[in-house]
Order: sequence, then C-alpha cells, then structure tokens
Amino acid sequence: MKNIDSYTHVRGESVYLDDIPLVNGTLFASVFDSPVAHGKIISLNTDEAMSMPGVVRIFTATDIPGENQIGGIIPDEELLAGTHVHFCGMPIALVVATSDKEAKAAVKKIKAVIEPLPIITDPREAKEKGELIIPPRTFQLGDTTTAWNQCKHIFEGSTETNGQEHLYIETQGAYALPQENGAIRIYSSTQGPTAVQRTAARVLSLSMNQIEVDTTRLGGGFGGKEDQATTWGLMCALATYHLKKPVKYALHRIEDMRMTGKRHPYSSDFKIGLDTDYKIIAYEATFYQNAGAAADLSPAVMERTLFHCTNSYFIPNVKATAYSCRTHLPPNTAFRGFGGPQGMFVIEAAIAKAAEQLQIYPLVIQQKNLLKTGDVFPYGQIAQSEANECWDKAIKLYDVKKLQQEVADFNSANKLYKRGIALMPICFGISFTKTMMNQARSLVHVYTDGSVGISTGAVEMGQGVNTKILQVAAKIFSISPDKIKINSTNTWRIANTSPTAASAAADLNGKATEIACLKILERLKSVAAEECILSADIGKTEIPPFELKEEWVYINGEKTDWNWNKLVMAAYIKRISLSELAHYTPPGIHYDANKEKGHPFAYHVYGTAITSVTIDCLRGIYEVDAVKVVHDFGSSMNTMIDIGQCEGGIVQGIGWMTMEEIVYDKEGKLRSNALSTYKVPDIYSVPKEITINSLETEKDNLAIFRSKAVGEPPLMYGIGAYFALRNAVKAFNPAAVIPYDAPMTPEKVLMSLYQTPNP
Ligand code: MTE
Ligand code: LUZ
Ligand code: MOS
Repeated sequence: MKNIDSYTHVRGESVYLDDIPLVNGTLFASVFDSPVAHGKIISLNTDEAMSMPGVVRIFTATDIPGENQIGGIIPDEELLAGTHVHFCGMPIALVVATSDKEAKAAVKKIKAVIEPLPIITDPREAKEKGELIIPPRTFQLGDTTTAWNQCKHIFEGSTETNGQEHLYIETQGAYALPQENGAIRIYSSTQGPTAVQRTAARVLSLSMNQIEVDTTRLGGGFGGKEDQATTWGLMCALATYHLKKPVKYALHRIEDMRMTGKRHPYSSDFKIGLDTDYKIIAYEATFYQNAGAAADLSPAVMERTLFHCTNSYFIPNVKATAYSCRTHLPPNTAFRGFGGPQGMFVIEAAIAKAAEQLQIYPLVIQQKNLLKTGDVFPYGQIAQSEANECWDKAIKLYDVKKLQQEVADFNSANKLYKRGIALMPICFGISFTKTMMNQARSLVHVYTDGSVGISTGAVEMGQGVNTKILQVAAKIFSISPDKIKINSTNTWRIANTSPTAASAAADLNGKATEIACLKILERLKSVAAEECILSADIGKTEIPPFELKEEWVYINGEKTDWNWNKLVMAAYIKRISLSELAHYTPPGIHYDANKEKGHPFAYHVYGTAITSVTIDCLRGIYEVDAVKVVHDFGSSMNTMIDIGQCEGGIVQGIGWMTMEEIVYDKEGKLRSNALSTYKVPDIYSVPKEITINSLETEKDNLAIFRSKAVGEPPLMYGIGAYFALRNAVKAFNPAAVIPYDAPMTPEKVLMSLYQTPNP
C-alpha cells in the first residue's frame, strides 16, 4: 500500500501550516532575539520600531498574563527574557505588524543594552563550574573496579560528537485565531499538540479546554518540534490573546537555525577492558552532554544515552555516568535517536581503539560481544535479542569476507584513493523512557454511508504514521482503504496526547485504533448475527460461524447478501453506537530511577549495517559507496514506508557523522547559520548504494501487528560511515593518530591523511 499522502504531495496539494488560508485581518509576528549569549538586560528601546510602518504592537515579558515559563521537564525557561538573556537567539520581544515584511523590518529597529556576563560553551567547563541541569546519573552492572583485574587489555580514550541541525523542510511556525469567549485555536507545526496546549494555558493563564491545537501534518520534525514548536505557538497565542486578531509566525530559515536548539553535542571518556579472546569484561564511560541554556528535553535525552551506552553488546561490568551541562547555547533538544546515537558512538570508538591497538578487525570484537536473548542490559531489562541473527545474516548475505578482500585489493592497487569498511550493529529500545508517556487514544467514527473517520494523537511528519493507522482500520474492518480518512491531530478530539516521538506513534496510536475498531466490529458482528440468523431462518439459539471479509458477511464460509454498508446502516437503525474512543498503554513496562533498574522498553529493534567508503587522498573528499543493511522490521506493515524510513535515517545519520558541522564561536554565536556554511547531504553525497534486507521475525513483541517501530533506529547505521572513513585514512597513513571527533569532515580527513607523528 502506498503512503496515503503521496498523491497530494506530488501535486503540491498537501496542507502544511503555510497552506492554511488566512483569515481577513491576519497579523504577522517576528521575534527580536538576544544578540549576546549571556547578559543582564539594562534597557530595551522599542520606540523607533513602534513607529515603523504597519507595526501594531510590541510585546515583552511584562505582557505575559500567566507564568512566563515554558520548561517542559524543569521550569527553567522563559518565553520572553525578563531580566537576563542566556543564549544568542533567546527571544526578548515580539513585534506584531500587518505584514511579515513590516514585522521583520521593525525587529531590526529595536535596541537593547545588555551588560555582558561570562559565557560558557563547553560542557566540561560547565561541569567544572557546577552548572548542571540535573544531578548526574549512573547506570551500573556488575563491578568494574574489581573487573579491571581480570582484563588482559585495557584501553582508554575520549570522544566528541557534534550537534546537528534538524533542517526539517518546513520551518517552525504557528497560526493563532481568536475564538468566542476568549478561547484560542492554534494551528501549530508541532509533534506535540498537547505540549503547545498545556504551555499556552500556563502562559496565558487560561484553562486547557480553552486552547485548541490542530495539526494536519509537518514538513518534517525529526525531534526538533517535539518540544520547541511550543515557543512559536505561544508567541502567536500571546499576540492573539491581547489583540483578539489572528496572528501568524512562520520562521525564516535563518531565524530558525539561530533561535532553536539542535542535537546535543557530547564530550565523553571511555575505558574498555577485554580478556584474551576479546570478550569485553568491563566498560566505563562518562558523558558530558552540552544541554544549552535550559533543560528542555535534556534530562530525558541524557537518560537515553545511558540506556544505549552499550549498544547491542552484552558487557558484564558496566559503569556509565552522565552529566547534563548548562552552557550558553540555545537549549538543545530531541533529535532522531534522542541521545542514543551519542552513547553508541562512544562504545564503537572504544571497540575501534581496542581493535586498532590489538591489530585486529573491530568486527572480531563486535561479533564476540553481541547480545543474546537472556542477557541483561545495564538497566536490568532482559534482552529478547535479534542482534546475532541480524549480524549473521548480514555477514552471509553480503559476503563480508569478500567485501574486506575487495577493499584490501583496492587499497594495494591504488595510491591516491583508499577504501574503508566498517560494520555497525544497532540496538534501540522502543518506548518513551518516561513510562507515563506511553499511552495513546484513538477516536473512530463509522458513518452511516460506511465511510470511516479516525482521529488519534499521532502527528504525520512524513514518516507515514497516518498510512499505518489507516491500514490498521482497513484490516480490522476488512474494508477498502479508500473508505477511511485520517483526520488532523486535534486536542479537542483527542486529549492529553504524548508527542509523536520515540518512534512509538504507530505502535501506541495504532494499537488504540485497533482496540477501537475491534469494539465497533464486535457490535457489528452481533448485528450481523441477529440479522443473518433471521434472514437465514436458523434456530435462534445457535450462531453459525460467520466473518466479515472484504466488505462482505460470510456465513459458514458462504457469502451472504449482507455487505459492510448494509450492516452499518442496520446497526444505526438498531440505535447501536458506530463510534468508539479507545485507550492503549503497553503492558509490562516500568522503571525505578532510584535503583536505575527496570523494564523501560516494550521491546528493542536490532540490525547491522556494512558501510564502505572511498576517499580521495589528494583532496580529502570522499564518497560513501554502499550501505548494506539487515534490519529487524519485525513483521513489516508497509515495506515501502519502512524502507523509506531506513534510507532517510541512514542518510541523516551519515550527515551527522561526516559533513554536518555546527560551529558556535567562543561568544556563543552560531557561525554555521545558513545553508551556505552548514552542509547537509544532498543528492550527490548520499551513498551510491543503499540495500536494505529484512530480518522478518514473527516473534511476539508489543508492536502493532508485530511490525516493529522503525522511525529512529536506522539513523544509527550512519555511525558506520565515520569508522569506515577512519579505516580508509589509516590505509593511506597508518601512523595517523586520529581523535574520535565527529563529524569526519573532508577537512579532518585531509589533515589526518598528512598528519605526521609527533617527533
Ligand atoms: N521521517 C520523516 N519523513 N520525517 C520526520 O520528521 N521523524 C523521525 C522518524 N522519521 C521523522 C521521520 C523521528 S525523530 C521519530 S521519533 C519518528 O519518525 C516518529 O514517528 P513514528 O513514531 O511514527 O515512527
Ligand atoms: N522523547 C521522549 C523521545 O520524551 N522520551 C523518549 O524516551 C524519547 N525517545 C526517543 C525520542 N524521543
Ligand atoms: Mo523523535 S527524536 O522521538 O521526535
């Protein structure tokens, strides 16, 4: 089945925020944001801006009727700066004008005098100064202190991973409209409509039932709109609240890049110990997360780093500590993988370092230590592992021995081009790590003409969740997909939603939809039983075996003259409800943050990727030749969508690991603030080949129709590209000492190629 949005996407008819027709009298907003990273606001002069053409009003923190507070996990973030600014790009004032152009022109005329205060951009420095968002957390298994004695080989090192700009095609934005009795409707490009609603209520001192948030779809979110779409919804709502006028704000790309947070950069230390046959006996890691100036989702991201710090390996003695460090950068936020990739990079670096020193292929260590079913994760959950199955299938299917030989042959035959290859196994836990968030609701209406309308808490952002939800209903009802419509995500129809995140939207909302459809189906079946029994004139006591198949009722395997539409109408005439609101929460998940033990994930997703690259040893530039994957889809519901998610995730992961380089200067100013200075993968830099094969497993899991979640895990295959590049550089310059510092940009490749050992 095709993605249900493909038709309107191709025709340019799909509705995004900017496609919503504007109501007469709509005003436009634009934010004046802090030009410095840390300081005390001495004065703010808006006089000249106010006198600019078209300007209606300028709002500051004092205009906020409720709490000036948008922090989701910790209340530590103002909507508009009150007395101090904490990052370059922090909103200070909101200009509202009759056009977007006029609003932006007026912003330029605002003058702020800000007394500078010391700026921290480095997470380790923040930690030294005690600037932590939350107290540190430690995950522990076994006892590393005694385990080091059993290790034959011990290696230590440090790593750096940089941030990543989300670069959703549709920038952040919202459109707020006044409703009767002071209510406000907000169209928001958000992954979390309820977060926008809840925070708007807090900031405007309204109750949640007065705020309606509606989202048709996003032009991408990738985590960047899980929490940080809220700000822009609130800016519009604040202006609408005061002016009683519709207000729209869709950010310019440069505003978006400057003012919003990104993937968290991490600086980390590792220590790894192996025995003589390369079993990893002990592993210690310390993570310094660059949280930025406010908590945002950082505590949860930090937690997932700890959950994934051993990737898909079983290690009997583990100690991992993470610090969430407050710096003067825009608050960093969710980004596909949510801290998991940052944790996994460190263990892969530790393994690569061990392999380098021991002069063996890293895959020897990787393979030896893969998780088996029954192994325990450092956080106490027992693995139901597919790691070995994926790995073994990849090794066989793609003939890794031959691939290695080809690389070796190429490298001995070529002086100025070198190839590298690396394997990357992944393991990703599916569920929000905050157990409470794992709940969803679905509202299903069957109309008297047989058509079906569905609303859930899931937000469509290109990942195909609406198609999957539609498939669930089509399968349960056994009706044609074109009888079903998925409606916009709306807080008045579905309340208290979790954001569409953690790759769990199809599972949670799909399951709720399944439950709702089954309940309606049950009622329809009893109508069918009664009606068919009557018409077939069978004794009323026994109900013959019957089923609904492709819109027709079958009795004893024989087609009747009752179809779906007739059945629906009969139910309606009998005054039987054709609507259902169902609730789903996955069973069996729990977590005790005091002990740092529990069963936080409904299940894990596994896979293995083989990445090969070629570098140009004169220029330092490179190409990714191939990424060959065996991925654990469970029993895929939609192969096209799932492969699309893999391809997109892989390219995004490779971008993070190789070319996307966020640069903040010492003053906390974003230097890579446009697409001319921040390079993302384009069509020329995507791998020349991406092959995805599936490990189709029918094993029991808690996924919808056993199709495992697919949204985030493939991103982590991209880590393989970093290590493949290192291996290629080593083939040219075996003496190079290359720091584990991602991204591996062409510049860094070039420097390492011609690096000479210190005299
Ligand atoms: N795919 C597209 N096309 N656009 C997106 O914004 N976001 C990713 C992933 N795939 C994203 C995407 C992220 S970060 C998540 S958490 C999941 O989709 C969310 O959707 P799901 O729960 O339905 O998988
Ligand atoms: N968001 C969240 C997430 O709030 N909790 C999570 O565990 C999570 N995991 C992945 C992506 N987003
Ligand atoms: Mo995805 S980072 O969970 O939005």
